[in-house]
Amino acid sequence: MSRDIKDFKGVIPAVISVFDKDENLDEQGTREFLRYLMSMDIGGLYVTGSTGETWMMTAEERMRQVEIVMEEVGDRVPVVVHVGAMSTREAIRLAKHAEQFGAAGVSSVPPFYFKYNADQIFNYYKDVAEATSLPMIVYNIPLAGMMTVDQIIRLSGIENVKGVKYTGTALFEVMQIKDGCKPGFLVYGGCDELGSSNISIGVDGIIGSFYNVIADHYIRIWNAVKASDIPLATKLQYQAVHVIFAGINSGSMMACMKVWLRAAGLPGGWSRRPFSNFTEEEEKALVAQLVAIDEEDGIGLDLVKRIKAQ
Ligand code: MN9
Repeated sequence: MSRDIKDFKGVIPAVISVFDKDENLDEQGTREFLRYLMSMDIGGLYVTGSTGETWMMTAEERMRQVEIVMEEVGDRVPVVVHVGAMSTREAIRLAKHAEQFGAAGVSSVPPFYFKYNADQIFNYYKDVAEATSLPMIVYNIPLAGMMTVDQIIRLSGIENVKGVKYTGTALFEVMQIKDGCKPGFLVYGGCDELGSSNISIGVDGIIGSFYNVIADHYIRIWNAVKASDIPLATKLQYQAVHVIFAGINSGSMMACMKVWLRAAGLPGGWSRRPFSNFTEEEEKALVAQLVAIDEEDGIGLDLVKRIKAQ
């Protein structure tokens, strides 16, 4: 049984893919990591996206990853599968597979690399969305070329297009999308740096990389905004930004999150090339940096408690 996209709400990790040191997909590690994420009050899982290093995976590996996730998660939380690919045909193949294995929805970046025009992008989404009965969450992200608000509004006219994951920083565009799209159109904030602001302007959920490592903290931010405690939400968001920038400034963000997870005794694994991993000394420094942020800011991160317990 699969879950309804309407329940895809709140704090949603864009799940990392767990690779071993030799870059193989680590099935056991993946399962264990999913159990860790589900031990927190998350609102769903977004898999095989940018954070999942999907562009370094074959279509077969992505499908295998989805099968493992669906087997492990079942209907405990809704799972949205990113099916973006270089061709419409391949994205449809991935979408049909996600449907077969019980995903709550699919999502995709627009076709990129070549400069596709607005009609080609529209037709890509129409073809992929109509290939299954699943809701499609459009993914707007600068790395794949940002679509305009008008393009998103046009896409929302496609029946199966039910929402957008907006990883831009122009918050007024989130409001324009909410105003301009059909009632009930789902909007997700994709920029972790803007978590509390996105929540305060009424997004349905926040989907991002850092909820692999500090979901507990973002759940506190979510609850603070919902309780109208803006001073608390703002303070917590500043703290989150310190963690995010430590990750980004490491030079290999996904690999850095994986270092932190391994230090906490969790199966984070390693990144796939061409992303780089870290030397032992560099790893120690990154872990020390996370612990220092936690101590200076008085956050009490679940991950740091686990690191200290090792
Ligand atoms: O949209 C993520 N973007 C990428 C999701 O992975 C490229 C975000 O969660 C960012 O990683 C995060 C850090 O900049 O906001």
